[in-house]
Amino acid sequence: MTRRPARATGKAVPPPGAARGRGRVIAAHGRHYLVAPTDGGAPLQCFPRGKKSEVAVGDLVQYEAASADQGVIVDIEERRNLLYRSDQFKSKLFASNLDQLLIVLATEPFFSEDLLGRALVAADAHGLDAVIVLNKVDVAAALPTARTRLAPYRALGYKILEMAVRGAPEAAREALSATLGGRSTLLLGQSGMGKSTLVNLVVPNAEAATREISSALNSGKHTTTFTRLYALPDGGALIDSPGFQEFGLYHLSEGQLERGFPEFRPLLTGCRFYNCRHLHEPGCAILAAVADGRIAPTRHALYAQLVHEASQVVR
Ligand SMILES: Nc1nc2c(ncn2[C@@H]2O[C@H](COP(=O)(O)OP(=O)(O)OP(=O)(O)O)[C@@H](O)[C@H]2O)c(=O)[nH]1
Ligand SMILES: [Mg+2]
Ligand SMILES: [Zn+2]
Repeated sequence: MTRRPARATGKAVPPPGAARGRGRVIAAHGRHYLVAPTDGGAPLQCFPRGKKSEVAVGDLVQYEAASADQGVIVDIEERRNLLYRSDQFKSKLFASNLDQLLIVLATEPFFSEDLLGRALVAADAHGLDAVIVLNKVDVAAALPTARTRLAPYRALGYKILEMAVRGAPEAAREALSATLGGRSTLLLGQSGMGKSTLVNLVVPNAEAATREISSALNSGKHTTTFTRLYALPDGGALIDSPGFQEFGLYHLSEGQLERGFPEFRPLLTGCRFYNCRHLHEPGCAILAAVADGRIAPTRHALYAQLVHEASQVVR
C-alpha cells in the first residue's frame, strides 16, 4: 500500500533490505524532496513513504536508497521546532530545526506591516529569534518612509539591520556575518524583497545550486518557487523560501498570541480578570494602554484579528 504511489509515478522503489541512510532535507517542492546525506554524499531525490507524511526542509530523516540518486524517506527524526502557517483548513510547512527568522523587507516594493507583525508573533510562539532586514536602502526616495514605518518596531526592541544587498554587497556581508554564523536561519518575506539575492551574496555557488535544483524539481528560475537550505561556509545554514502573501496563524493559542506582542507582556498581570482576552473586558490593562497611546491601535488590531482567526479553528 505505502509503495504503490511510487510505482504509479514511475519512481524507483528500494529493493527489500535496501541500505538505510541519514540525511538532511535541503529542498522541498510538493512531495519531492532533496536529501543531503549527513556523511557528505551527493543529494538524493526522495519522496516520502505513505501519502500523508509531511516532510519539512531542515528535517533530519532516515531514507532507504532505491538507487544512487533516488530514495524513500522512511522516518523523520524529532524536530527542535517546526515553523508553519495555517488557515482554517490546512497548514503549510516553512522549515524545521531553526534558530532564527530573518524577516526580509525592502524600501520597495512596499512591504506589508500585517505580514511583518505576523512573522514576529510566529517567531516568538515557535521559540525563534527574529531579526528584521531592511534591504535596498540605496533606493533613497523610498528610504525615509520605510524607516518611519519601522521605527515603532525598533522601539519595541526588535533588531533591525539596514543594508543594500545588491547596491552595497560588501557592507551587507559585513552586517550579516555576525547574525548568520553557526545558526540555522530561515529567510521570510514577500516576493521581490531580495531574499535570494542575499543568499547568493552569502553562500558561494548558491546560484549554480539553485539552477540545478530548478531543473531537478522542474520549477521556474527567477522568483523562488521552492524552499532550499544552503550550508554556510563557516557553519550554520541559510534557508531561502518563496515569497508569500498570507501568514495565517490559526494554530496559535490565545496565550501564545498575547505573549507574541512584547508591548503587552509587562501589562498582562494588570488586567482585572486573570483570563482577560484584552478585547472588550472591563479593567483591561492592555485596552487602557491602547486608549492612552502606549500601545499602537494597529498592533492591538492585529492581535484582535489573530485571536479571531484562532477561534475559527475546530480544535
Ligand atoms: N535597488 C536594489 N535592488 C535590489 C537589492 N537587492 C536585491 N535587489 C533586487 O530586487 C529584486 C528581487 O530580488 P530577489 O532576491 O529575487 O527577491 P526575493 O525576495 O528572492 O523574491 P521571491 O523569490 O519572489 O520571493 C531583484 O531584481 C534584485 O536585483 C538592493 O540592495 N538594491
Ligand atoms: Mg527568491
Ligand atoms: Zn486584558
